[in-house]
Amino acid sequence: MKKSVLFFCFIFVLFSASTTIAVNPNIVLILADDLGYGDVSCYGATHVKTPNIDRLAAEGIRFTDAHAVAATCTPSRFALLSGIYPWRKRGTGILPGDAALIIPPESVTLPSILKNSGYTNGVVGKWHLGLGTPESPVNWNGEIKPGPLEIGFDYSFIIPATGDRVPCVFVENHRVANLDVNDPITVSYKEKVGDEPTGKERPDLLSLHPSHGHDMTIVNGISRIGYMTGGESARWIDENIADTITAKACQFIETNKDKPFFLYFATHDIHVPRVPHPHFVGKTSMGARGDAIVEFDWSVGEILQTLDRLNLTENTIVIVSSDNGPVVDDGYCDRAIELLGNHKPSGSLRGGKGSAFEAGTRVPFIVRLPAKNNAGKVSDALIALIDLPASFAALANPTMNQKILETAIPDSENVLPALLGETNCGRENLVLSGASVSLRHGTQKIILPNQKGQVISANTFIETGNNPNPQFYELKNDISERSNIAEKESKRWEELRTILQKIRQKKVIVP
Ligand code: NG6
Ligand code: CA
Repeated sequence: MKKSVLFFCFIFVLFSASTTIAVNPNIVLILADDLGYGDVSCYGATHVKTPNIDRLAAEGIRFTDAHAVAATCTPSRFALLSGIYPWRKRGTGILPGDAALIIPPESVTLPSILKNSGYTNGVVGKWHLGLGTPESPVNWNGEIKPGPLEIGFDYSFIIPATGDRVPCVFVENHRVANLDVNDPITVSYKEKVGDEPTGKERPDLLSLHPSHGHDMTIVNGISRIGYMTGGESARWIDENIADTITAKACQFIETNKDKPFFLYFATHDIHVPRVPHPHFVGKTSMGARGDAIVEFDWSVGEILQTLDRLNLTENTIVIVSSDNGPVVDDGYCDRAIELLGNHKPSGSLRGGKGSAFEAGTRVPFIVRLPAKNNAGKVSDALIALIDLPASFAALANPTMNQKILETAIPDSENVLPALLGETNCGRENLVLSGASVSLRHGTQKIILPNQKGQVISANTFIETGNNPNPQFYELKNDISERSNIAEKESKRWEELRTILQKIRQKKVIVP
């Protein structure tokens, strides 16, 4: 960062109203799935109304340059909970539903840091970080561990992987919820198990047809990725997922209202298969994808109302964000493309889910803590979900040993002053992984050359950002990454690449 900018940040911190906050405010992190930068009204959407998310922005800070560090789910969520860039560890790509847990038990994590500071932690919703170990794969009919409870959560009610991957059941703490022991579950990602027909064999049985993949076991009229058999009584009904997990999330708040709590509420919306409850069907002109956004906004509203009702609003930090950028066709024929109209899921950004361009990782990010008087602020600080472990450590346990933190969560930076509205300065550097690796340095961005090919994803039709040549964009005057200045600014490009290399080569212990 330039000296003048640093100086400005310093002055800003000194003179900003630093309202004191009660010790250990509650924390609710609501993480949508695949919600794009342009998908909610307070970020410019006009074809869908999101009054609850907009309320949060009106009462808090809306960040315009906040990122997930990866453009897909598993690596993004791995970074959020572990404070480690996903590319430092093998096996952090999109996981199948029978994968082992990729965050080792007992490691320092976002929830374990808060637990050590006296918080009670709950996770409700999409997990997608694996369960069990490679040596002892999950038995879905027995005790399912290690999982969330072994890395710092006290309560969990999870979708094990994704809505479009088997097993299509909820896991509550160590057990599949509502499982009938006489109808055991078997899961395989290699071969068909049991004798239930697959989507490929019996497309006539489907209520929602795949456009790519997703043609294996049929659950609730929808064929999925992977095979499962059994567990009939435990299988979810897609239309009710939002209701079920929102109720569990609100219940967790209610149960823990008298102590500091951290709730990580990871919705299935707006990931595929998009099957909103009939109550939301037709709420937008955009079909299932638009209606799923309205359903997500409803879930946010239920959480806000619960906090209001329990008088917890004033002393609770609420964050709404997304795990990666948007995608329109992600493998099912739900008419999302046909009905999109003028809606721009990425806003004015280029790319989308999976992409190295900004829309892959730049996501909506709103923080509200009423006690801090930040109503209606907008911040362009560069921050990322990976910064939450270090920032919440600073919030909940400011005397925690910094050396331990630097070793355990090496890529997480304390951006608490930005989250609390005391400064508009965030990080100096941020490494992003989409189809290629990028570095953000202030408003400058480079994308490393990538020989892998595919300029447009064959499945999602999203621009990947792959390019055999160096790319360099100055986002300050080129937010849509249209003007590649790498050749003209080759010296600066090299400097930025050196910064990126240093970060990548940093010696880090990865558990
Ligand atoms: C892709 C799936 C997509 C989605 C994604 C993971 C196909 C053709 N595409 O492989 O539907 O499940 O993985 O999404 O199978 S994420 O948000 O969890 O990263
Ligand atoms: Ca996702």
